[in-house]
Amino acid sequence: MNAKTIAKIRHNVFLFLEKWSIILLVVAGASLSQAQNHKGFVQVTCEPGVTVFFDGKKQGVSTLDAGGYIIENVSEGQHALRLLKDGFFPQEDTIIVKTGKVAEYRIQPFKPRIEVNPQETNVQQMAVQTTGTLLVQSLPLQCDVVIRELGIDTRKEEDEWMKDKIPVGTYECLFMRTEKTLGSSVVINGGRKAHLFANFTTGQVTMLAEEKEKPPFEPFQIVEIGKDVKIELVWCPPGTFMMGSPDDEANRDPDEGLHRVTLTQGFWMGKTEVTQRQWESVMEANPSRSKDPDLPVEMVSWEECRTFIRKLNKKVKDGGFRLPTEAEWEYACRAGTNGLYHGTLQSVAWYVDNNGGTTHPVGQKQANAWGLFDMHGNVWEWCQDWYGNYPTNSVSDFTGPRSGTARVNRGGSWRGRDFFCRAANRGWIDPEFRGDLLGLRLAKTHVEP
Ligand SMILES: [Ca+2]
Ligand SMILES: [Ca+2]
Repeated sequence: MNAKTIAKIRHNVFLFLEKWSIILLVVAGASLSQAQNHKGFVQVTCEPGVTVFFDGKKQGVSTLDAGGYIIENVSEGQHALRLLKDGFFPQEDTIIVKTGKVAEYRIQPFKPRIEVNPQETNVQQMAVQTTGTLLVQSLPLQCDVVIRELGIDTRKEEDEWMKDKIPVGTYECLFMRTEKTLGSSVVINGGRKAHLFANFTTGQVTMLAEEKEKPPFEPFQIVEIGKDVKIELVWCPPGTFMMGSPDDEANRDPDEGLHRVTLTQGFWMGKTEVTQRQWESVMEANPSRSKDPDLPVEMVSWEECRTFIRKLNKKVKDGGFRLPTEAEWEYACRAGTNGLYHGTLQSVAWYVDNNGGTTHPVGQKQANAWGLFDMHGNVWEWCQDWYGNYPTNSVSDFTGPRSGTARVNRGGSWRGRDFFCRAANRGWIDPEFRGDLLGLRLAKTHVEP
């Protein structure tokens, strides 16, 4: 084929495409004009200063006059809303619009986004604790405390006043004695105790200190499962996080749609992948391809993992072991971070660029902020959930679709490229499948002591 023929073919292809795009435009135009007869409105009711995105397009900023933001000429059907406010987590939801009707959307209170520094474990812990404590002292001693938003109206004759489990946020507080009332706004930070002093002689309310709350139990647990065999677990506190990846994350897949997930219950997570020593002590066999007691077990199907867990729970005193849900897995992996990985991949993971041709003993790379090892790389980890589409709105304690054909696995493996190891990446496969890239990590339900 000579250059002239190629040029001719190119020209013909171009003409063909051009012709078809004109036809497509005509078709699109027709459906657009039809749709114009089916319009409604959306009223977003919110405070001023909220940036409103509608079906991915920026609309504007809410104002006091509008009581929020109004979107006109909206076609009938389901639409996506995204609301942004500086310093707070975004809100996302869907809304159904009907012809000639105003669809009202009332937003939830925005949740503050506490900036996290990956180097500081304490800050990470704080970012995911959803409640704090308020301690009030006064001069003279004894005052009433009123926080309307929380339904608190205490008239107690005690020298000091304390309330724990207050949701993170800013509250208008009143401190009252018969002779005077003092008002002050108080910020409650997660996992912190704010210590306030209401001085009725000067009329000032001051913060004396903000201390870290003492956790109700140690965030580590060791369970003996056999002679010299133990499973170490770390505590993952209840909290809220953005699951999935933003649209601009490199090499993301379309099944990673960003949505807000709240885990209302804290849970325990295996500090490492299940080792061959642990597997063998329960199952009396080791199916792994690379063999060593400290290597993660592999060549185990999802069904076999369930058998392992059933036997393990019979063996230990209080049981409660299970596979993590997919949401728990990603929440634990991120440990308060929201990037591709919880640290630099080289320092936290065995993957294709550093594997040396095999799996590696668990727990050799750097742990994340909550003390979990090898969440990225080494072996993929089975999760409890069926694989399916993510919800598009905010969810609590999501456990995946009711049925399916494949089970989720997470974290990438020793043979995986960097982007397979991303915190948001989802793998899925037949629950009967076995492979030398795929093992498991245990979760454990918390039992109040
Ligand atoms: Ca892993
Ligand atoms: Ca994927």
